[in-house]
Amino acid sequence: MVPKVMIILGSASDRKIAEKATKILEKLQIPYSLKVASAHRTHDKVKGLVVDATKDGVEVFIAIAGLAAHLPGAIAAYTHRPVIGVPVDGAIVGLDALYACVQMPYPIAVPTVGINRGDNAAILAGQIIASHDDDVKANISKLRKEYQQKVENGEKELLADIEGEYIDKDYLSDKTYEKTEYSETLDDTLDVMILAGSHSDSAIAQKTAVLLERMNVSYKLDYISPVRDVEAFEEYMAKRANAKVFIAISGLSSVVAGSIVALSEKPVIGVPCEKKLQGQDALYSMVNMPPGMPIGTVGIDNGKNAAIVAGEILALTDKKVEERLKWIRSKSGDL
Ligand code: C2R
Repeated sequence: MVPKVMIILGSASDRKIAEKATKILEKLQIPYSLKVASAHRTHDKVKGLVVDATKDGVEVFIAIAGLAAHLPGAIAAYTHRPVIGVPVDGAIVGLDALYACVQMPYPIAVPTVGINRGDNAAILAGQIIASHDDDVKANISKLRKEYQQKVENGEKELLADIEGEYIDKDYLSDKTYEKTEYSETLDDTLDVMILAGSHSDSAIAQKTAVLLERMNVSYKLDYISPVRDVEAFEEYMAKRANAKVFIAISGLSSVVAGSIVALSEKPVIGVPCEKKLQGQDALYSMVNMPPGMPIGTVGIDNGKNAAIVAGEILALTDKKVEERLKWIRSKSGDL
């Protein structure tokens, strides 16, 4: 049987990060293959593996590398399948590898997870596969409950440890807080939901939308902020629950991206926008999500690459999108 995921490490020294990914893929019961190959040291091996695996039907690649992490981009150059980048902290706290993964030029995209976050890469791969595999979808939901339980257990342990004269350990502790149920889920078969936090993100959002049009992907674009429209956002997300992929476009603190992940188990692609600090604030607040809650982040202002990633995900089950995606890639960024 052809594995669904191929993990490629730039070096066996990245093993600890790869093990975070393999642990999750085992839990999700997703068949995978594990290779060590370097775009610098063994270029032909990378090329051969990726070309063969793509032909065989491997669906998602996870590329793990530190330092000048060119491996994920090199893999993405040889395949139109999603390539998730995992930057490894080898020097300067992994920032070198983070930028090398995330700042890919259009139309070659590497949705990137946080530094050393092999676990989030595997979850994102699982979410992508779950869009057409109900068993994996069920396992993703199960895994999410484990992360929720971890929070509850953590609180119990913390309270058991802390002593104080003024602490009220029982306050609101008999209550359980559940997700609000909204009855009205729109049953349109939407491929991609683009959500931008503000109309000031519209230039990037429009570029994303135009490229989705070019791939014949159905999408909806809306502007809604989870902090300014706090009541409306949750209800809005419930209505759009059927979308296959979410694209979050946001500058500053990027709460919109994190809120989508909190409310949906679908793959979320994040586009950090430059508003302040050259977009670094938005980039870090998207890519550095905690374990269990990935945002596949693309380069600053690179809405077009978010559309490419969405196209790669949809192309797994849609031949027409696959053809359009390959055509766009063949134009080498001219469009
Ligand atoms: P060694 O420990 O083998 O010297 O590797 C590896 O991923 C590792 O994190 C040190 C670091 O170099 C990275 N590496 C790359 C590439 N090949 C190896 N970034 C590549 O092709 O991008």
